[in-house]
Amino acid sequence: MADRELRTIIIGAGMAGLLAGIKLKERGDSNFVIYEKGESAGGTWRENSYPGLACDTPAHSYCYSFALNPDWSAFYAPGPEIRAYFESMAEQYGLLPHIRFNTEIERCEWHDSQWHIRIKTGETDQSDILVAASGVLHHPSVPDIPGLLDFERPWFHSARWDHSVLLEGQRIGVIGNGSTGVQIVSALAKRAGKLVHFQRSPQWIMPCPDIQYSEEDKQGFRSDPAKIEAVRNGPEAAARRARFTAAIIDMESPELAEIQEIVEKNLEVSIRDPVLKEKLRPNYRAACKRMIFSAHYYNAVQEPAVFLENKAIERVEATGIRMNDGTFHELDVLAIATGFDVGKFVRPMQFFGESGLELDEIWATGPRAYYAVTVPRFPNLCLLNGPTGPVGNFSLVDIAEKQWAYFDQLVDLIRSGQCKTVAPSMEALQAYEAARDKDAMRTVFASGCKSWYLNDQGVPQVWPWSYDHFVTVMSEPRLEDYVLTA
Ligand code: NA7
Repeated sequence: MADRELRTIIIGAGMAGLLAGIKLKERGDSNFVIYEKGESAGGTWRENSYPGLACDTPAHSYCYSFALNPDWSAFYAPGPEIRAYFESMAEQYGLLPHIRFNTEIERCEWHDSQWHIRIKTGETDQSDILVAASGVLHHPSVPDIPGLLDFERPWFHSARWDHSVLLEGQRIGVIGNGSTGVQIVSALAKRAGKLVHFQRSPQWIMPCPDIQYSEEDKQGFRSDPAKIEAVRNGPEAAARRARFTAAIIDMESPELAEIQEIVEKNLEVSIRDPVLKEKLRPNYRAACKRMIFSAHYYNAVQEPAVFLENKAIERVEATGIRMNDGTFHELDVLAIATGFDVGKFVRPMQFFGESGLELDEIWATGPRAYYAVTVPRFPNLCLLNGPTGPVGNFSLVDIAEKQWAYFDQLVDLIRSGQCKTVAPSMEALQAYEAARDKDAMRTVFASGCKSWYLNDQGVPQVWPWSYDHFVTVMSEPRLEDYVLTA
C-alpha cells in the first residue's frame, strides 16, 4: 500500500523549523509550509545582532550533521556567520518557496482530524501534522526597574540592538551578565569611552580557547571531513560532553568538582585586583546557572574604561542610573541584557487540542511535553526544542535532529496507515514528569542559585539525565506510551 500523503505545517524558520523542512524534502515530501513571523530565516540568529554575539557551542557541532561547514572562521562562530549558514541552508535545500515570511500564526486548533491554524491576518490553513519550532528564547524580558522608561537616551534590549546608535567613545551601560551581557562587555570594553557593567549576581566564567581558523585550517576541513568529525565527536569532544553531562546531572560528582576547580582558578589567575576579584566571585556552585564560556571577559572588566557595578540599582533617571548608595552613572546608551521570558515557548499562540482542550490547561503548572517532544491530547503535534529538553551547553542543533528523527517515526505510523492520529497518553506524560522532577532536584541547577532553568517552585525545567540517555530514548518511541487512533 502506498504511503498516505500528509500535509505538514511548520511554525518558525529558525534552525529547527528549517531542519524539519529539509528532512521532509529529503524523504520526497514537498507538501509542507513553514510560517515565519519575521522577514527572514535564522530565528535567534536573526533576532540577536548585538556586538560580540557568538555561539558558545563549538561551531562544527552547531550545524546540521548532514551539512557540515568547513568555512567557520573560528572554533566559536560569530553570530552573523551562523545566521548566514542557516539562511544558506534554506536556499540550498530549496525551502524558500515553502516559507511564508512576515506571517504570524495566532491560533492552532485540532478538530476533524486536522490542525486548523489561523494567521494574524485572518487567513487560515490546515494540515495533518503540526511542528512547533518557534524557539525558546525569543520573548525579551525587560526588567521592571523603576524609571527605565524615563531614560531619555537610546536604550534597548540586547535582542533588539539599535545599530544606528553610536558606541565609539560613548558612556555605555550594560545591565545583566548572562552569556549575552558577558559577550557585549567583552566586545565593547575597548570601544567605549566608559562602560559600566551592572551585575546583580556574579557569574562563574569557564575559560575557553579563542581559536580563529586560518585559510589553511579551512582547507584542511574541506579536504578531509574527518577533521570536522574529530572536532564534533572526537575523543576530546566526547570527553568534554561526558564530563559536562556527569557534572550537571549530579551536583556531588567529581566532574563538577573539577569544573569548580577550573573556574575558581580562572578567577584567581585572571583578576589582579583583590577587590574586583571578590566582586566577581559567585557564592553558588559552578554550572548552577548556565555555564558562561569566555576567553575575554576577565580581560574586559580590567580595561581602564570598564567599571563593574555590583550595588543594587535604585532607579533609572533621565541621563543615567542611580545606585542604592546614591552613586550615579551618567550614560549615553543603555543595553538591557536581561534575558528572555522562557516560560512562554509557543505562547502567545493559542493551542487547542482534542475537545477544545487548551494547551494552557495542560501547562497550568508550567510548559511540559512527553520527553520534551509530544503532548497528550494534542495529536500529531511535535515540539522541537520544547520544554524540558536538554539545554545547558549542548548543541541544540543536534538535539533538534534527534527529536525530529523520533517524531518522524511516529508520523511513519500515520503515513503507513497504521493510525490517523498519534499522541502520548496523559499517564505517560505524568510518569515522565514525576521522574524528571525528582531527578531534576539532583542536578547542579538545583544547587542553590536563581536561573532561567527553574520554575516557580525552584525545580529545574530541563533534561536531568545524561546525553546518552537522551540519544537512547530518542532512537525509538515507546509505542506503549502512545495513544493511536484509526
Ligand atoms: P540570562 O542568562 O537569563 O541572563 C540575564 C541576566 O540579566 C542575568 O545576569 C540577570 O541577573 C540579569 N537580570 C535580570 N533581571 C535583572 C534586573 N531586574 N536587574 C539587574 N539584572 C537583571 O540571559 P542571556 O541573554 O544572557 O542569555 C540567555 C541565553 O541565551 C543563554 O543562556 C544562552 O542559552 C543563550 P541574575 O543572574 O538573575 O541576578
